[in-house]
Parts: sequence; C-alpha cells; structure tokens
Amino acid sequence: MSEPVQPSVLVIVPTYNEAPNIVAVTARLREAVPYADVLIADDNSPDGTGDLADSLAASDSQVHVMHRAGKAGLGAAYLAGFAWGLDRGYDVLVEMDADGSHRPEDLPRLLAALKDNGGTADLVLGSRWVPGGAVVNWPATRKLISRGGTLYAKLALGIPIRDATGGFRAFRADTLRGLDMQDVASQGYCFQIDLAWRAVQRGFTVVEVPITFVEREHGVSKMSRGIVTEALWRVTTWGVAHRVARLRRGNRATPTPPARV
Ligand SMILES: Nc1nc2c(ncn2[C@@H]2O[C@H](COP(=O)(O)OP(=O)(O)OP(=O)(O)O)[C@@H](O)[C@H]2O)c(=O)[nH]1
Ligand SMILES: [Mg+2]
Repeated sequence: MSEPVQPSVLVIVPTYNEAPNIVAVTARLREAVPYADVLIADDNSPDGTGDLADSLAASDSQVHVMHRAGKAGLGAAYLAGFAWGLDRGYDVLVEMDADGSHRPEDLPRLLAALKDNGGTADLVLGSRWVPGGAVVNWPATRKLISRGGTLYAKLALGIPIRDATGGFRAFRADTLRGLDMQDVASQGYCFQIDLAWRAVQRGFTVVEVPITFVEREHGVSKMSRGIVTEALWRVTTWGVAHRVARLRRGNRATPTPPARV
C-alpha cells in the first residue's frame, strides 16, 4: 500500500507589535513542523515587526509575509490570510498567535487529529479547558473571562465546545470554504466563537485537543474591554436569532402539544 500523502499546511500568524516575539516563535514553528509554511500577517506594526518578518522570509522560502495597511483587528488579518492560503491551494490552514501563548510544539498533535492525517476532525481546536489542557501564568481574572466567555457562548448558542475563544486551530481547506466567511464581521475573541459556531451549525466535525497556553512574556496584550463587549453583544444576538428560528421551525413542523394540568 502506498504511504498517505502529507497535506500541505499553512500556519497564519497575525502580528501587531510582536517584534520581541516573532523571530523566536517562527524558529520554533519551523522546527516543530518543518513541512509547514508560515504566513505572517502584519498590520503595519509601528515596532518594526514587518521588517523582522521580511528578513525571516528573505532567508527561508517557507516563510511569507503579508503587509497590511494598518491595524484592522485579528479577524480581518485572518480572513486575508485564509484567502491567501486558499488561493494557493493549501490543504490545511492553521491559526496561531505570535506571542508564544500557543506552543508550536503542540501543533503536531493538532494536525494529527485532522481527517487529512487519519483523524476524524474537519476543524481542530487547541483547548485549554479539556482534560490535559492548561494555562500557565494567567491571573484569576483572565481565567474567569476566558471560562466565562466560553460558558456564555455554550449557553447562548448551545455549542458543545469547552474552549470556544481560543485561537490555536487547524482547519481543513474544505471546512473553511464551507463556512461562508464573506459575511464574518467579528473581530476579537468573537471571531473565534463565530468560526466555531459556523462549523458546528454546518455539521463539520469539531475536535478539541488539549494544549498548554502560556501567557505572553514580552510585548503588550491587545485584549480590551471593547473586545469583550463585542463578544457579549454578538453572541447574545446570534443566540436570540438562533432560538427564534428554532421556535419558528418547531411551530411549523409540530402542532403545539396540549397543555398539561
Ligand atoms: N494583524 C493583526 N494582528 C493582531 C491584531 N490584534 C492582535 N493581533 C495579533 O493576534 C495575536 C493575539 O493577540 P494578543 O494581543 O496576544 O491577544 P490575546 O492573546 O487575546 O491577549 P493576551 O492573552 O493578553 O496575549 C497576536 O499574535 C497579536 O499580535 C491586529 O489588529 N492585526
Ligand atoms: Mg496573546
């Protein structure tokens, strides 16, 4: 029997002011999964991240750089990165932060869970909140926001996912094509919830693989109150719309049962 063909993988790393991190994280990534290509999607970082990315690309043909005009949010950078990768025919597209929170050394386990590699998943989520998952160096408030955010998404949308806001993920190209992303407007954490929710709604198999998330050591977080508010607002809106649609469908399909006394 012939050996299975290795899928082509593109790891998209969005950056905004990640000069202290981008060189080391790219080196770790190239070592952890040497056959994967890397696309650094930089939003014209004032700290020179884009120049560092260019120098990495100059010495490594598997590293690519997308220079974007200015800070437009994580979601927009990923959408542009996905389009770049799908145009070039990659089989698998990966999301990974540049700040070291997502350990490149965990990526082989994420990739192994995909259908392309004999696993079952159309989409793999690196998960902090499944057995074996962990968070290192997070204050209690961050844990609360992350767990609370996922719990809220679970209750509002009914998605069976333990870590809906994480951003270390591997998508099959077919999965991404099936998500109808042209109307995705979400930006921060909400972008991650949005994509996971679309995948579940469309019947894709979503698998969570435990990861250890390490709080950034260098640089500044882009987390803001606005990002949390956006997630709360959008998830609530989707949850209400989803329930209304279900009620309408239910009312059409089955007659109302007689009231029990
Ligand atoms: N291209 C681009 N990348 C961004 C933007 N905002 C954040 N990023 C990148 O997205 C990744 C995640 O952002 P972080 O600032 O680490 O946000 P976070 O992980 O939610 O927050 P921390 O846990 O505090 O690090 C990092 O690689 C950032 O550089 C943006 O507007 N444009
Ligand atoms: Mg981070």
